[in-house]
Amino acid sequence: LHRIPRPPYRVPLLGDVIGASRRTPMQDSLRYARRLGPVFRRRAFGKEFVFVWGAALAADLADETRFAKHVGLGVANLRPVAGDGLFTAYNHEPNWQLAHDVLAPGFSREAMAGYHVMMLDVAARLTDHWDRAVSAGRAVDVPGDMTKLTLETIARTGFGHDFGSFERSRPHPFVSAMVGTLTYAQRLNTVPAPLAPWLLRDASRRNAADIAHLNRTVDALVRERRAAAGGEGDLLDRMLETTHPVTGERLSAENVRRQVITFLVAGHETTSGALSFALHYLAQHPDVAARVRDEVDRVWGGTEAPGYEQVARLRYTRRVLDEALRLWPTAPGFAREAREDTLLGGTHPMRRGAWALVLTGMLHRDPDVWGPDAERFDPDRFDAKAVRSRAPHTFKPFGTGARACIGRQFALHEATLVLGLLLRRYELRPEPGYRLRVTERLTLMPDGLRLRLERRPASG
Ligand code: MNH
Repeated sequence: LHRIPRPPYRVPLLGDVIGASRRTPMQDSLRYARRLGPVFRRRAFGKEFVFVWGAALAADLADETRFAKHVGLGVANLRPVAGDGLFTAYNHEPNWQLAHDVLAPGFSREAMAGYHVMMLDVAARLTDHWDRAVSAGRAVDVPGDMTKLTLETIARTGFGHDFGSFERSRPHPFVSAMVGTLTYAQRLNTVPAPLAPWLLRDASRRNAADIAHLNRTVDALVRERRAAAGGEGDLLDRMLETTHPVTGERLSAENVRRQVITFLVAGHETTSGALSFALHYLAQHPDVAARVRDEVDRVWGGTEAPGYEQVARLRYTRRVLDEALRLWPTAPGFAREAREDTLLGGTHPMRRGAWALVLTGMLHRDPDVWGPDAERFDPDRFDAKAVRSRAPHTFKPFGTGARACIGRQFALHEATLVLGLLLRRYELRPEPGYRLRVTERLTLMPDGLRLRLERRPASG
């Protein structure tokens, strides 16, 4: 450990807090990363954290025979909210495998094709909302509206539920409670654990109220479904009815509650960020936006509603999304622990259970992989030839291995579809002088991003 670089100044008890910001821990770590190199450590409140971003080391951590997901830091802080739900379960908890096996078919090709029509429906509510903004000459609130869109999409496709987000001027209380718990989970990392009950007394009370609100919302949704004796075979039906193909087990009522919260949160928060960053870059790069429009016009032609198959054919649009997720992976890191005593990268000894945080945002900017212009937005980095020539495990917005994102295809399909629909319909104009600011609440989101829109002539 002592050979791993760390910041030079240390405050007794507190650790490396000089120059550190509580509100932007990820962007802060990027600054440390540039100074300290591909593996570094930071100390906080008597605990040492190891960060990794060099491509070779990150690839080594992807070796599933020696490493596994570590439930730590922000993820561990969400245990009171999501318990042994899929995202926050420890590797050894039996409910992980059970829920994974029961829910994986909910993300198969056939299942996705079924969600497609509902995704179109929700997207039409967004374009109605944006059409009204155009008529009124109003700018649109991109992160706010993307959050409405993605929440309604996961609620509808997963749970047959309608939060009515587009009919509200303020965020749905479920969203406010969720943002509250995410922000609180991030803040818990910025105070010494034993002092948290005192230092965050008011915040922790609010957090308890937020969790209670999430539980109530979800319990009502499940009650409704049980009363209706089943839906259309969505995620909730699977959670309630499916028995494990081998063991015959079912998810308990308590675990279903955890899974519903997990999917409602994980299923929309990061996708809305990804769409928001992509729209920011499209507004800033009219040449890229023009190429997306050409592709959409060519592939979708005059069809009012594109079919399921027509979404994956938007290759360039998908690259725009990949490139936005490269620069701002909206889940900015993931933690890996050693399964046995091992050497990381052949040099750094790790004991069984020791862990390191992969800083995805910096891995995605490693100049050895992405070149000296790594900070520049350029979707052509993801054309087939460029992808083939890059080392494996250098692009990891969805994590890695058995615990990687189960919703990856869902998110990419939804986001590509929506970008296609929006660019076909609108010209995007940035607000003069807007410079990208990124807020963090475990996940990343552009702050205060507003766009002015114009309807394109003769668009679908
Ligand atoms: Mn998602 C796990 C990123 C969309 C549901 N997701 C992960 C992980 C990352 C991630 C990274 C791994 C975290 C870790 O190793 O600790 N997820 C994303 C991003 C998007 C995303 C960047 C959108 C863009 N995720 C979605 C969607 C859903 C979803 C959409 C559901 C519909 N994700 C999950 C679940 C897990 C997960 C559930 C936990 C999987 C597991 O551990 O088995």
